[in-house]
Amino acid sequence: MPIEVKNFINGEWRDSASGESFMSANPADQSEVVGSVSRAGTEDVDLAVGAARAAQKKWRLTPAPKRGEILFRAAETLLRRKDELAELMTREMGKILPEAGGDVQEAIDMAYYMAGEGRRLSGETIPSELTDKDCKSVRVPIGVCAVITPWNFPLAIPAWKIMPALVSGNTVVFKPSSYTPVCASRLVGILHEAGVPAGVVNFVNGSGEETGEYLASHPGIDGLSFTGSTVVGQRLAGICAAMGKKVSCEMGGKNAIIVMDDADLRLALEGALWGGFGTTGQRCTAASRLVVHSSVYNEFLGMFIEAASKMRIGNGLMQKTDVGPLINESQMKKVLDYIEIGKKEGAKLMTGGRRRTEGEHAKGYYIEPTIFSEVEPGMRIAREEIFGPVVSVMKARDLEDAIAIVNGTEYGLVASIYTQDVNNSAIAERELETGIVYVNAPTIGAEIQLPFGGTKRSGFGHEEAGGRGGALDMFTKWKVIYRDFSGSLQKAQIDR
Ligand code: UN1
Repeated sequence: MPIEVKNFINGEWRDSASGESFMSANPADQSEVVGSVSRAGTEDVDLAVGAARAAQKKWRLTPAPKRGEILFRAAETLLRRKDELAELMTREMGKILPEAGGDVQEAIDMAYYMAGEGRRLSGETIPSELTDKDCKSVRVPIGVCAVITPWNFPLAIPAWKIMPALVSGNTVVFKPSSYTPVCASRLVGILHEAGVPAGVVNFVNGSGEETGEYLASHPGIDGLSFTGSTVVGQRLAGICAAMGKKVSCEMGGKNAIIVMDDADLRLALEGALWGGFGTTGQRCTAASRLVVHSSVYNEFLGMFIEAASKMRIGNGLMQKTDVGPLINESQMKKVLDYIEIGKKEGAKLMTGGRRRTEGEHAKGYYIEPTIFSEVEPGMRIAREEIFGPVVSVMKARDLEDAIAIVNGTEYGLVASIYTQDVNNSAIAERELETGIVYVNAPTIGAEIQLPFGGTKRSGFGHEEAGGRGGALDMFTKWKVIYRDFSGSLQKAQIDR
């Protein structure tokens, strides 16, 4: 039986006004309907925003440590239910069980971290130019925040956004991807049980084009935190900018791993496999480009092809599976189209490239781990985000050449270098034009206690982390207070 998912408005699970619903299916087995979901229309979104506005008045005055304690209780529940949530996630979006566990763990980590931030939401006091005058800055919430999230990290990404929004005193209207509503509803339920008051977190389901866009452009919304494609992010950011709303967008990536001639190739191989094909390449942080020093190019390419062709494709619930299905048919078609584009552009298909439809595979959207060699930086498969298990391998003469290739796209989320040379590492850290750089580790695996975000068309604003440039900067504004207690007209402002 499908799990019934309703919208959650003002502390109650409610059917949508229209009574319409949609289905969420298992990408490993399309015959399994995981959720039957109430589709929110404009009326439901209006109610959700209204509830969030009303609840904001009280929530912002709830002491931040108390807000944090509620998140702590949510963290405890997430931890207790980790296995069950991971299994549900694998059924709803296909990633293999250990990766789903990692996703839940990011949500747990984020909840604990932000629980602590409730006791650290500090501002600054600073000496005044004048006698008998105080100056201080305090963090205040933005107000009502829209949170729009993708399907590839069904719990982690919502947690990156909702936890800091709440601890900062904002109320939230949350619209998850229409491919992962069941996982999202679990998070909402856990927050509610942990003691988040009615109206503080509201939950609406529907497509990005309709529900998402209506929500982002709603006059009752003060800020938007979005993760998804660059096209949609830029569009929503434009709408929000015109309305004076604060926005943070995490968008696409065309991340690369550099393998230098002095690299430990064993480590680099593991990084390339995990970075390229982990989550079936459906991460904004996926390593879809591999830039290899010419003197180890042939050797490394051979190792990479051999290992990739041995990866086991299948249902993510099976212990032996390395690579799960793609999320849906359109995503699968897009990836297959890119494979054709790569062939036409003259890149060499070395392994994979096919949809698997034999036996169990017929039920889902499976594409083999695919490697192209002889890729030139100008080709579309080297520049555009594919979001699937396809890696483009390029050759570099030296470090400078490798860095120029990596920096030569419109994206700038993550880059990685495998090298044993401390100078190569230092140069790469400084010169790579990405928000995140890894040394001797793949492009995936960012931790929640540091800011997460990209440069160029990968996004603006940062997620995760607390006080130092991370999510709290998105979800709070500074309020500056000057208090003059001299009791006299201090002219020093004008004549000092
Ligand atoms: C994403 O793909 O949208 O660093 C986020 C990582 C994960 C987050 C990925 N912690 O790969």
